[in-house]
Amino acid sequence: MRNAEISKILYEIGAFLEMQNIPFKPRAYEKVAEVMEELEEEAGDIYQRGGLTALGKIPGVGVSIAEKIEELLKTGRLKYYEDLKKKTPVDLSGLASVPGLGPKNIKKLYEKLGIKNLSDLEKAARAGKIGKIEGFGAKTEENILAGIEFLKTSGSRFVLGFLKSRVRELEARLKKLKEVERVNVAGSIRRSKETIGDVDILVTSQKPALVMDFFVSQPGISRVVAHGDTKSSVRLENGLEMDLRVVPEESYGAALLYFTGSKDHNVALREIAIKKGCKLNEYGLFKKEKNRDVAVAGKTEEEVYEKLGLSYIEPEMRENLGEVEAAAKGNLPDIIKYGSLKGDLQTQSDWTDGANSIYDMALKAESTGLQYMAVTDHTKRLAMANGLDEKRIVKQWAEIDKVNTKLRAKNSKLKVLKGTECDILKDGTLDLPDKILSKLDVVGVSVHSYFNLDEKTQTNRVLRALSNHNVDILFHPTGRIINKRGAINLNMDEVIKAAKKLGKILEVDAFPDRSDLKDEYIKKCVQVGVKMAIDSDAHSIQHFEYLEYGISQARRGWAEKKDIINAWPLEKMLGFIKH
Ligand code: DGT
Ligand code: CA
Ligand code: CA
Ligand code: ZN
Repeated sequence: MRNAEISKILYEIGAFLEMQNIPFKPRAYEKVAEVMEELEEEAGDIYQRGGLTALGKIPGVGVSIAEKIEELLKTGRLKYYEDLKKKTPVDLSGLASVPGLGPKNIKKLYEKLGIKNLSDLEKAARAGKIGKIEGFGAKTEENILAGIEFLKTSGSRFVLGFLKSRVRELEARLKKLKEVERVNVAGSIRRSKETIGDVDILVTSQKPALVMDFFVSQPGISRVVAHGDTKSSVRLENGLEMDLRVVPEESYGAALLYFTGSKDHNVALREIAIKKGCKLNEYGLFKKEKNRDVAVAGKTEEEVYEKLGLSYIEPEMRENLGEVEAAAKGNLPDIIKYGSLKGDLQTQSDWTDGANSIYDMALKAESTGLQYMAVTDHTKRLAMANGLDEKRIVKQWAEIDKVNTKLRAKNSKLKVLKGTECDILKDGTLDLPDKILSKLDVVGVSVHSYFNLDEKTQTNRVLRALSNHNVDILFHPTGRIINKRGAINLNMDEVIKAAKKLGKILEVDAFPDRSDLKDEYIKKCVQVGVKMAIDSDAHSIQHFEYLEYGISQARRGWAEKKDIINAWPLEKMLGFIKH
């Protein structure tokens, strides 16, 4: 039996025990399940090597859990687990995957309504039966339906940051073809959305047939969906679809504008064209005269916007969420530019679950163009990540001092800051004492456990953490992982209000499947004046490149340089967080 399966069973045991209100034990199982998930060596190999004793050395595993793992490894079954399952025969992992639905509520739903799986749950919620159960209410029912919807749609879209390099490679290959003049990736990729449905590419060419032949015969294609003169579509082995269109040179700008979208943005532009007695489509902007249309603009996007009486709108803002009106009035924000970050305030090193040393991370940060980098390793509650306790973090400071000395000796401009990604415990207290936190340059805090608390409890937990005067930044505030896990139940309006009042920073975690804060929350922060930090959350030197997606995210949230503290010089940034 593989670690992943063992981990799943241990999680379920924890949840079954929680249903029965048994104290402490559920958390013990949950912890071991987390450890098993991350373990590099297979438990089977550990057992082969050193038997029960070796299993007992896995962090968090005591005699009783070791014996259970042994039984699973030997027989593929576990009587203790099967007995628990008999008492509450539900599809636990299915039901628990609904954001916000915890074991106790799963048990209640089973007992009151006989709900055993996701389809039972959806039926009951749609029929309004859940809201009537004591302790649930209409709001919970709504959350459950939204959670089910999330599960249905997640996984069908691709996380942009994880395939952008692939798209760029293709773009470069097309550019190299002598038959190709211009190339642009349009659609949701050009708008830098966090996830994308497909890839839309535009080119100009005098010999379209040759370009199409090249496009449909690339490596890694599982199916050619269409192969025409002006449009071809292919499906890659990973399921991603790509469309290539050849468009005329004279209408390239209009085509780029059209195929960049969003559809809603296009609709808003077309309405403006109509009001001006014009017509806008993918071929250009035309003035309607007696019996013919006269081309007014089309070669570039800039020209089309100008003729519509609008200032140029950056692709990341084209969602018809107020940008068209702002462009008409000439008061679009000056959104933060790519490459403008001076520091990174969340990185992990090999002191915990990062892959590289602090020194190597620092060198890479410098070559990325940064001037400062905070080392923010996890804290002790995250045992599987070898989180730092009070003793080890103090040792780490000595190491950081050494690294800074070494960097100065080679005339490096990079400064390494002492930081933490301190766990927010269940009650909102922190995993490190104030006497440690008060000595750090950058204190980030984050939720890595109890994702399913109800909104009030979860919000109060986070607010309590933020109210600690040593805390600077709330890392990946909503905890979502795209296609894997929904956001925790947070009242974001309250969190933003508290951040404003207390002068705390909310993070835009740039790790592609986090992208957390998302754009709508960034926009709210900008509106009320809450400052943000765009961090890579790098766990290796390769991850600094993710900062780009954090900037995209901030641009889609209309953030300017003044809103992003790590776009500022070091002294100004530190002065702000330690006011
Ligand atoms: P995606 O692929 O789901 O991530 O999102 P998009 O925005 O890339 O959408 P897609 O690939 O269906 O179409 C690319 C662009 O083409 C879209 O952003 C706007 C434009 N477009 C597509 N269909 C329509 C339409 O029916 N009306 C208008 N006005 N524009 C459209
Ligand atoms: Ca698309
Ligand atoms: Ca498309
Ligand atoms: Zn974290």
